[in-house]
Amino acid sequence: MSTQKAQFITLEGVEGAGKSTQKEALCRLLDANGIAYIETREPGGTPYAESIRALLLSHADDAPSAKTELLLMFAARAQHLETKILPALQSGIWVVCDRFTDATYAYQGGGRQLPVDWIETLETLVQGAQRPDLTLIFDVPVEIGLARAGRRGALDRIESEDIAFFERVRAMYQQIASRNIDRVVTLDASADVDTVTETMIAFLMKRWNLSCHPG
Ligand code: T5A
Repeated sequence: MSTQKAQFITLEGVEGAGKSTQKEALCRLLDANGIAYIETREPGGTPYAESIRALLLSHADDAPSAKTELLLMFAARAQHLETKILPALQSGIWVVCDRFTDATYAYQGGGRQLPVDWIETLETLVQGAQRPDLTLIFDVPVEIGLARAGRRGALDRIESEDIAFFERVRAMYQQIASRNIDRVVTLDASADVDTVTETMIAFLMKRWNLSCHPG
């Protein structure tokens, strides 16, 4: 059982980087070490925020403008943070979240090229000083990630953007990593699943001083 404060962990990367796959391995590590946690995701994570997710990802005839998309991401985040993430952390439960505000910097800032200071303003409004304790960025060449995502089935509205969009997303994640070296760790996600998992587990066991490998 860990005695450190409940950790807020986020997983990030371009489409098909393997976040969801590696989130399961991370959760097995927490299980093996008797750490209480919740798994969640953005956009979404609560019934209300999942409704906003459906709006954001569906192929509607009147697609949201970039500014509407940005505001909806933060609307969903406000609900998610206030009703799920913060209550969990305050009661000592770790939070493992598939995407968070770095995705807004990468997709709406990098991909859509909205001004970064708009995102900073909304981040402060919605989160105050709350930031993840640890962010894992799964870095993979865009073509590899999109090919993996495509094998999974039909692409949603954002996944249907062009290669240049995702190259800007990836570049923004790389900038985020270089500017937040205490919080952000980049893992090479172009290797096979087991290799990525083993690298991640070794890093996390050391970082959190855990003794039980998930096996
Ligand atoms: N978004 C989100 C914004 O624009 N702004 C925001 O603020 C936020 C929060 C939804 C979308 O919303 C956007 C970004 C997204 O476009 P999402 O639900 O996280 O975000 O959706 P995706 O990123 O599309 O999630 P994916 O499921 O596509 O990607 P994952 O989770 O990175 O990949 P995963 O694990 O599902 O793997 C995909 C496939 O690849 C295989 C898996 O088995 C699976 O089939 N795979 C591998 N294959 C070979 N080698 C490996 N190492 C592999 N790892 C996984």
